[in-house]
Amino acid sequence: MLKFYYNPRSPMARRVWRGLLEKDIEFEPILIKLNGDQFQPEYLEINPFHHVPVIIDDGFRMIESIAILEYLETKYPTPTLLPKEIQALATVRMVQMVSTNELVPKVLPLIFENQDSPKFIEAKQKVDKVLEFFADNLKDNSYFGGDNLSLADIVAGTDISFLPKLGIDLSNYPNLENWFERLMQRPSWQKTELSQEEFQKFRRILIKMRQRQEKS
Ligand SMILES: N[C@@H](CCC(=O)N[C@@H](CS)C(=O)NCC(=O)O)C(=O)O
Repeated sequence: MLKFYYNPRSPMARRVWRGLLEKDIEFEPILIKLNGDQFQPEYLEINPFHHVPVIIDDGFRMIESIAILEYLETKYPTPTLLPKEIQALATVRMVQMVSTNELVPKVLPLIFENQDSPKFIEAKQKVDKVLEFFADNLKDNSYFGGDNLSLADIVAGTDISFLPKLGIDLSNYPNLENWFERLMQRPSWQKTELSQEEFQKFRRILIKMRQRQEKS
């Protein structure tokens, strides 16, 4: 059976977790506690970069959430999480990249900085730019690929889910807000979404990890 190394607090692991649930793939979850398990020699053999998620499927090891989602889509094509139409497919790929490269790095200052600090205000402006871009690309579709859930929805929807927990709502972008509500109602989201309390715990862990990195 496919092995899934994860931590429920990790957004990158939740991307893959949601992909597994949406595709109804049977898997064995293996919890990696991010206060040290990831540095154990046996885990470093599986992922030398000490990150979750990892999957091992039929003896084949994969790291990197987006690459894993692509692999799952190819190996377990039903239900598909990629549209066929060329522009819809291109939009899905683009949104995954924008979420990873533009949104995620801007979310980190929102987690670490005080709400009135210049870094927080700058990051919030950049996040707004990404939200506007997403809203323009979503148009009046149910999902980024059209009528059906896609990998872009899993990736961007997971990355965005931090924002309401940080007090940033999506109400300036009604289509995006409705899309997010739609995602939150899916069983795969209900099962895996962090509560506000769990999110605050995760936030404290991230802050400690950063302080440790700064000292070393
Ligand atoms: N690019 C990787 C990033 C994975 C990643 O950063 N995982 C974090 C949790 S979200 C982690 O495992 N951190 C533990 C550490 O760095 O020691 C992916 O998309 O899978």
